[in-house]
Amino acid sequence: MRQAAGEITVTFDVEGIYGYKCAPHFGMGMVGVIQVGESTANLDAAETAKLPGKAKTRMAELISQVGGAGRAEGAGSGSTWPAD
Ligand SMILES: [Cu+2]
Repeated sequence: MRQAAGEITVTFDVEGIYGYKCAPHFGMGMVGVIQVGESTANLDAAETAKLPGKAKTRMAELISQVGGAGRAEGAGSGSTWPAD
């Protein structure tokens, strides 16, 4: 799946949170997150995934955005989310 340029197609059959990375710029924090459906069942695993420095920081920011709403809803209260 490594290409210098171009398009790829990926089909997700299972709901959850998926991380992806740009292989050559992973260490510089070039990562992204795709949330499939509403499930946040694998949120803890996504948060604790081992990543290098800047990628870890960036991934934490992204995961807090995609997973936060569902998690806050599930918890019912005690959201640490800033209001929009
Ligand atoms: Cu890159």
